[in-house]
Amino acid sequence: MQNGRTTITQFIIEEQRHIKDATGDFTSLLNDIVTACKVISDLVNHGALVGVLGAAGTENVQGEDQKKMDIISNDVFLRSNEWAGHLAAMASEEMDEVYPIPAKYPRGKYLLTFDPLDGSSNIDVNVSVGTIFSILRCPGECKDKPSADGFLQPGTEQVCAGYALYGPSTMMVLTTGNGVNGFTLDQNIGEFVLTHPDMNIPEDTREFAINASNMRHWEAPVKRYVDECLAGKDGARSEDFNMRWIASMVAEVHRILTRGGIFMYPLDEKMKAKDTAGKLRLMYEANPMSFIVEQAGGSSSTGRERIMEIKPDGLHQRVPVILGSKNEVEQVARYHKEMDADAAA
Ligand code: AHM
Ligand code: MG
Repeated sequence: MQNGRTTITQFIIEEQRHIKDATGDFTSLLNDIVTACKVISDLVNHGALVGVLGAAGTENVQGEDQKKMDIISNDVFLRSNEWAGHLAAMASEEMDEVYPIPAKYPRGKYLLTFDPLDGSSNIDVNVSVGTIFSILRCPGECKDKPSADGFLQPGTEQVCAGYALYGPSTMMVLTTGNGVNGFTLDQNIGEFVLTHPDMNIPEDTREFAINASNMRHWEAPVKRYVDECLAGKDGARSEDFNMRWIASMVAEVHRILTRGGIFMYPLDEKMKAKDTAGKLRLMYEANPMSFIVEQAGGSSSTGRERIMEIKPDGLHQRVPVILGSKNEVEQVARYHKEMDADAAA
């Protein structure tokens, strides 16, 4: 307690009591993650003053241009989480291969995946960005020989998932499978304080988020859903819908946790032609966000299956993502089912 307020440290210690086989390791790991996010928050906040904006001039494993802050944030996460003995390995959007904990440090029983700076195309224009992370248990022999295989567990196996949002205020939102809680960084004392207990996504919504520049490539079910939203009161839904697109998944998910909504980065014809299944990555974007959204009473689907039940086949695997208010996600999934049934008939 800090002046009658619950700090994230206190909260995590209490949470750990609900986690099977958790020892002080889990609390300590989460504290190191929190520290990394505070460091990234400070750098993002100072921006041009500390020379961290702009392109790095390099590409990541998926051929995307990296920003300086992508690389710096990745490094902050590695340095913050490698030394304490809680992890066997880490994997991230910015590293081609798994990062086994170096031999000079003890290895622990958890695996950490992360997107160190999601939405980083927004960093130079001073729009919200975030960090997404997911904690898994290290199976069998993975502790001695950490490899990508150890990470390839469905999202249902996650022990914890969370994100930090670097917006007008810095927030941390967490789940360990026992609901979702949000904390705001009090810059004066350097601590995250519980400000959004037990976050809940309304089942219905009148707000959708999708990058409409891809409209001509969408599959029929997505096109149908968005057309019906756009038709408003006069259309099949008999309601006016609002639209938002921030191009920062963390900020979109946070909005949905705050006031409901649906977010879609669906499979489209352009992706199919390139033989990819989506834009967003399963292990460090879709799975952690799905865990959080489901724990807040929402739904998360590819349109054809529950994201958290996908058995991953690669560290950087991409998946379609449709998540948010339960009834809307189910409606989009129903349109997929109908279209697939018609196609098979
Ligand atoms: P990133 O991890 O390289 O930042 O990419 C993920 C981001 C998501 O935050 C966001 O939803 C999406 O990419 C935006 O994509 P687009 O630029 O196609 O609108
Ligand atoms: Mg990302």
